[in-house]
Amino acid sequence: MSQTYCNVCTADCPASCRLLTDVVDGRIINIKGDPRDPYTQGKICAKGYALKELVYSPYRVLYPLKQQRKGSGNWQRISWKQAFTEIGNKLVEIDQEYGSLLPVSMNKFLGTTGLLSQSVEGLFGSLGPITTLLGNPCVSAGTDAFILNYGALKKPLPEDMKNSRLILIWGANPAWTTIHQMRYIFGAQDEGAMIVVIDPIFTSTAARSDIYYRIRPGTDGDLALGLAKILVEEHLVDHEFLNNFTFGWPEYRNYIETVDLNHVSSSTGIPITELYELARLYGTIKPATIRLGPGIQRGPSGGQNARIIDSLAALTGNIGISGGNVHYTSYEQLQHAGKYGKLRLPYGVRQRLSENNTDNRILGTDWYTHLDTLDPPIKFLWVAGRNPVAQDPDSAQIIQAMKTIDTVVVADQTLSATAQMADYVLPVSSPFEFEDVVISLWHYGAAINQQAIPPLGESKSDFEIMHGLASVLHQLKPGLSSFPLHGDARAWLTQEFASLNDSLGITDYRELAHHPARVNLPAVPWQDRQFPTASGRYEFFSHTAALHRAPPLPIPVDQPVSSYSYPFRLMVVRSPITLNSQFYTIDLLRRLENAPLLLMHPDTGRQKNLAEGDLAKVYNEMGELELPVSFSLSLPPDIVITYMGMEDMNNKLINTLLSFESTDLGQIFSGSPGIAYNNCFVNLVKMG
Ligand SMILES: Nc1nc2c(c(=O)[nH]1)N[C@H]1C(S)=C(S)[C@@H](COP(=O)(O)OP(=O)(O)OC[C@H]3O[C@@H](n4cnc5c(=O)[nH]c(N)nc54)[C@H](O)[C@@H]3O)O[C@H]1N2
Ligand SMILES: Nc1nc2c(c(=O)[nH]1)N[C@H]1C(S)=C(S)[C@@H](COP(=O)(O)OP(=O)(O)OC[C@H]3O[C@@H](n4cnc5c(=O)[nH]c(N)nc54)[C@H](O)[C@@H]3O)O[C@H]1N2
Ligand code: SF4
Ligand SMILES: [Mo]
Repeated sequence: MSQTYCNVCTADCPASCRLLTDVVDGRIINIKGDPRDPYTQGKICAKGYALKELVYSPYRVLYPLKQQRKGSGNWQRISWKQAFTEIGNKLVEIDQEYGSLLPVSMNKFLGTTGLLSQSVEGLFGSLGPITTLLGNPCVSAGTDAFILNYGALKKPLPEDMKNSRLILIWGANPAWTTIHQMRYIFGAQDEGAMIVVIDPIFTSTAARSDIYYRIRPGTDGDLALGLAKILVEEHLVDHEFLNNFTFGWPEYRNYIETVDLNHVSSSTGIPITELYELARLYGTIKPATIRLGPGIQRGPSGGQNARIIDSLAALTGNIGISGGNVHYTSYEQLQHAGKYGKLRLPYGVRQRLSENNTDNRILGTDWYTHLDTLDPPIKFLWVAGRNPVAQDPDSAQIIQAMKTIDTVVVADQTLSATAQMADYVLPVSSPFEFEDVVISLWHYGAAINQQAIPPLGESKSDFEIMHGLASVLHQLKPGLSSFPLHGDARAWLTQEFASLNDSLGITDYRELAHHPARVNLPAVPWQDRQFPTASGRYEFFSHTAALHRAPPLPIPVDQPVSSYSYPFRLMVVRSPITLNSQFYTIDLLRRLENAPLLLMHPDTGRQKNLAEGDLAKVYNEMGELELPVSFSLSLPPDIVITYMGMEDMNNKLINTLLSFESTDLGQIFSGSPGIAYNNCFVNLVKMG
């Protein structure tokens, strides 16, 4: 007899699709979208359909493993008892040797969006002063930009895009990365809205747009300043909004006057006539909205560029109105959440410190670049929901960093690139194997993961692992951790939802199996035009920025350019069949896309004597990769792209070619700058 369970995809994807899982005799036979989901309306992506393969993947780790030497591949199966006892003893020994747990650190992000997985932060936060890694790899530069401009990070509900007459999709590729959003974009288009895409690459989203502008990567700030200049010149600004609700407009206007459109055109690669065309569209069609993608903040000027793009909405009064605003990201949905929801704020948010321990030692997103200077050193690292070896810049350096740390524990479902550098790998259950809840960071829908099948092998959820470790620590050294030992997952979730239920219109989180619920937030932010900045207004000029040694006005930071030795920019873009480093091994998906590939313009191929299908060596000072060439007219000749989560022909990680470079902003809200991933230049040569 088949039984159906309610589930939700826990990948770090804005959609957080609700799923229906059919189970026969304890085995999943089918996973499909839940038609009751108001945002997705029952549609899921190819990865969603492949979740069953992910659950039963031969690559899953099902037992605790211990590696003889990091990277040796010499694994030994051990019991949970042995794993917990040995790991617990390491922590006790560190405490004895150093008189504190400062040599202990934890690296966690959104590999799973499940709420209970945030108990990992709970346990490590309970250990007293440790070394905390602040900053996140994803949205920090843009987050700072929003907080400087508006005082808080808010966004409209995604469905509000339907009410827009003009949608600027600026540095995002929703057709691949936020697929359901296309329904609302097409809905607006059907009603006569114009869709504009600004991207260095002619993406699948661009292919469905009305106008596409190809921009040179990282020059979005210049473009937005050029547009601002034309808006002022042509009297297309909203004086009522500027006079009543903004701060620093005179200073910003003076700055805008100095902008040279010839410079804007040569920097962005967009002809002056097209600058006028775009400015006139944005200045005359209302309401106009901008989908500001994280793509624009993966360069050295990412934060300031986001501030300048925001300022276009302020200039034209497109703030606080339906169909207007800027869609970026938000954590508002967690404002009423209990302890664990708060911890779920993107890992590394500064506020966490006051909730946990102010004596923590703080390292930033570049933590692995200066381990040898630390006193006390890092002796212990716990990694969960994170794959830094594959996803952070300079994979070789992270591997080295892992080797210098005495004990590395990775909790994961697979032997990820990072897990391969661990001393202990702890098997984590898939979301179908334990009860949990996810709240979407994009549409704020809350959805339950019912336990559909028993845990595979000896796998456990992160929450159970934390409980197990806390119990052992209690036996080994009572008081070392204050993590509560009582209460099962149900009790913890109930406690968590006590403060969220009202906003969701439920009385118990298990009701989420019966009907969808959403955190109750306004569809349109800033309707009251009350901005929680120092001036109480939208700030073009920010004293807070100056306090953090950033330019008070939104002014772009200089960009590095390609060199004679490395003339091509390598951009690692997202693929529809991978989710960051996940899903890469799933055959069903690999049949859809013939990875790995290096995409380039045919002119680039001709210049480098490369034909379709040839093997190219892609190299720079960081290393080299071998990738089969494929031609595409979708990208300019000075950019080559490859897909995230893929490896080259020798199983080398793509991020090997990236050196660590910071973005300009990120430190104010998340405590550390973001990462300038797209600042990577390479050369190419045909393999012999
Ligand atoms: N299928 C799939 N979906 C995903 C993910 C995935 O890995 N796979 N990852 C999830 C995560 S973690 C995130 S953060 C989101 C990201 O979602 P997106 O923002 O849509 O994805 P990105 O690949 O970061 O970049 C989007 C676009 O920005 C463009 N871009 C790059 N640099 C610049 C620039 O300087 N200026 C401009 N104007 N455009 C630029 C790229 O060409 C790309 O088309 O997607 C989420 N969804
Ligand atoms: N070159 C380049 N690199 C980038 C980017 C880029 O644009 N270009 N984008 C960056 C961005 S936006 C992001 S968000 C990061 C993402 O980087 P990460 O967060 O490191 O990557 P993920 O692949 O999403 O997830 C990490 C791991 O979580 C594991 N996992 C899944 N479920 C669970 C669970 O329940 N418990 C535990 N313990 N583990 C689980 C997965 O198996 C996976 O190995 O990558 C960044 N890296
Ligand atoms: S990866 Fe995203 S779109 Fe695909 S099923 Fe999961 S949440 Fe839905
Ligand atoms: Mo991300």
